[in-house]
Amino acid sequence: RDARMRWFRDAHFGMFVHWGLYSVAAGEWNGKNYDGCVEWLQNMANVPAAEYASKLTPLFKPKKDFAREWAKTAKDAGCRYVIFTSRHHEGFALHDSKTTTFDAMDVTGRDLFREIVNALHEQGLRVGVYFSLLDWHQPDAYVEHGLPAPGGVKNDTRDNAKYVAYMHQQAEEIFSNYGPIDVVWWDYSSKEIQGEKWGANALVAMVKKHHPNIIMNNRLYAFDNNNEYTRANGDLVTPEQFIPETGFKGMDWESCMTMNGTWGYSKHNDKWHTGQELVRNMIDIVSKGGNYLLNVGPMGDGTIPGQSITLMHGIGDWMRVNS
Ligand code: FUL
Repeated sequence: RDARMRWFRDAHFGMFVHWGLYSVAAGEWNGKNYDGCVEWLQNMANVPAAEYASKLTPLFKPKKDFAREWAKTAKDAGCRYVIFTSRHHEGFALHDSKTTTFDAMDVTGRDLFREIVNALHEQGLRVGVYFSLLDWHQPDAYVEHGLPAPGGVKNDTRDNAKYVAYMHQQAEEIFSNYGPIDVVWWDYSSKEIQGEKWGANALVAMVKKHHPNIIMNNRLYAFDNNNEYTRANGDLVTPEQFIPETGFKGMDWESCMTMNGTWGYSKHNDKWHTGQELVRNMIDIVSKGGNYLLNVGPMGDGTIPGQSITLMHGIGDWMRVNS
């Protein structure tokens, strides 16, 4: 385990990327602005899955070379790895999937997952895949997360096992077709839906078969009552938007944090942290033995917002002088 974790422990700093159809919506639905974590827009605005897909997919037009910009931004800031949302809770897949037409290849004619992985490898960055266990597009997926049932299907008529098989198939496409992948970041579980409800044993065995040295976070399993992800079911503990007082003794951990309170892009959010705050967070985390996973939320076309670029540059400047 120590050998497997070595690069991660030395890395200290990674870039998180939240990008999907919610990036096109940018925090607005039918003329109404939503605050908070706007990658949750479908849920916040209670949008049926079919309407969500039909409104947003025609507007999803990634620019050429967006992935190279991401990779360069991360590299210049001093990140050693990037973890990106290969699919978030909305269920839209960035890879070319045979399981659905709700994927990048069917919508844009491009395998965006491959573009991203290739660009990261070109810059010598380690690659992490964020993979949502939830799926608001699939009528058979669990709904025990306060979600609207897409198409009005009641939960008790759902074939959860069918969904789990579908989800495993998508995961296997990702972990078998795209070369080396260094981290898998499952998201997420609750007390009720966790572990074997997701078919965890088979899922983990499949991933490890393809990537024996992969590092896995702990969110295939439940978090504790304080809503903090402190269980070490996995290689990695994942405090979200906070820095533990004294770190996590004897465990590897990574604090993921936003620059402005939302993971997905919002066009009206302006609650940006200062560069000084971000650097202090990094020092605080690294001094306690953790990694800092700092998020950017690109716009629909893949462009990272100017404020985020400026903040990443600032960290890069600081790194060049101090580390
Ligand atoms: C959470 C998700 O629900 C948020 O949207 C975000 O992806 C965060 C990092 O993890 O569980």
